Amino acid sequence: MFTKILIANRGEIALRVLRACRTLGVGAVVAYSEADRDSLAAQLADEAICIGPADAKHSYLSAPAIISAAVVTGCDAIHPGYGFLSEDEGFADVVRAHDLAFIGPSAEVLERFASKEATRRLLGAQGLPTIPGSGMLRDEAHALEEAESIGYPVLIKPSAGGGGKGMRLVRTPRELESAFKVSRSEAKAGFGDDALYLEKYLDDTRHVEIQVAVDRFGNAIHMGDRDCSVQRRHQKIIEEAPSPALSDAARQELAERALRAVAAAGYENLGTLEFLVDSKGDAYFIEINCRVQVEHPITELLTGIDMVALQIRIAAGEPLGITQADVVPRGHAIEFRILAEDPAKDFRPQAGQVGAYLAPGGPGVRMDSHMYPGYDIPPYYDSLLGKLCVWAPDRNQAIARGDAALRELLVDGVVTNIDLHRAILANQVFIDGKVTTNLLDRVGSAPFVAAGNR
Ligand code: MV4
Repeated sequence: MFTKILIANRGEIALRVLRACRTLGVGAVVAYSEADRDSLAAQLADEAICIGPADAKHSYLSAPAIISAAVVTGCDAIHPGYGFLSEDEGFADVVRAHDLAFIGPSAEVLERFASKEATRRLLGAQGLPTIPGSGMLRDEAHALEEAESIGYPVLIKPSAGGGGKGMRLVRTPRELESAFKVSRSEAKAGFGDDALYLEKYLDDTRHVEIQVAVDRFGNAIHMGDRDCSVQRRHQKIIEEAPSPALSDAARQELAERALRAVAAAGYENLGTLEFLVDSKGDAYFIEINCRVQVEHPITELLTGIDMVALQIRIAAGEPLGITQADVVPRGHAIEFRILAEDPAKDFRPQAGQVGAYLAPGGPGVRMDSHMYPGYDIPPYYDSLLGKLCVWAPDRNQAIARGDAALRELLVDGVVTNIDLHRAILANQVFIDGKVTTNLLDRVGSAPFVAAGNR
């Protein structure tokens, strides 16, 4: 095992990784930007070190700053959390070149799965169903040709991106040229890579993902599925497990196929395979995430596995230590992302100071948050204030427990989406487990805001 880990992230995930370090008895150093000097993780850590200014480009995204911090504090590993450098193969390679361990897949594995278009082909060849689509597009004329053979509507997707950024829906050949140009420039600006491909657009799908873990000895387990269909502008808002869209037989088959495919493709460490599930219940692979995900706690609630500790142990070269038979998901869990944004004002992010803060409690309630009374929310990063997760024996009880916990949760001083969560829980489409692409974007938030204010 490592002796000391540098946590190169912020917010709630820095705290989550710190807790895993404590569980494992490993030292931890929190790397923080000037804007996060007073962060809870920095205050609770054994050691903390400033890695640069608020601008993430010069702190959480700066490989030299992070590696220097790891070296001067005597760390032997770096945990990148999610976002920032967590899936950057160049960073993973530089970390290794400095005799430090990168807690995640190797640089080679990250490289193999860096292109969504190549990953589609790779995992398609390993037996995963994919959506009819194209290879990499050379130009507009090539895109037209491919769209013609796929059949409209099609979705233009950036190969370097993830999470739907830069995607463009194209319903007719007439729309294609301009959509292609916009997508290309968004991809270039957003990911520094303008490679695009096409997929047939599937309407009314659900977003279901399979969690896997693979060690260096070829041991591999899946930890079941999560449903992330409640999104807004490709931001997940509520996640639950297991997915209401799959029968138990279908979920087991999907998880087993996903695990076989990634293991055969040489994947290692924690990973998530994302699928779209259509109204018939058929699942199609869309992308893979080579990191720990925001929504991992609902899988922890179902399985009792400390996934971050597992991830660290795998990176330290330890065997999984458990087999598939030891993974027995029980009950139902829901995660609510508590965001500092105002649903009534086009979800504008809210900076400012948290006043009173009271976390809910009781059986089956878990709050992962870096908030504290008096915490100043820096305006430079995402608006995630924390994650409220609830567990119960079945879905209806989990919804009831979620509502009760949301009522208990108090965050003063800044506007949050807590009431929006309660309104979604009371929505019949959600109660029926039927949310598809995409409840919030299609109907807007107005009905929910109104309901939440009653
Ligand atoms: C799609 C799709 C329809 N057809 N791909 C990709 C990234 C993820 N954030 C959403 N993505 C989608 N990819 C094809 N070929 C629709 C979505 C989508 C979506 C899917 C499930 C649930 C909510 C969604 C919200 C927006 C877009």
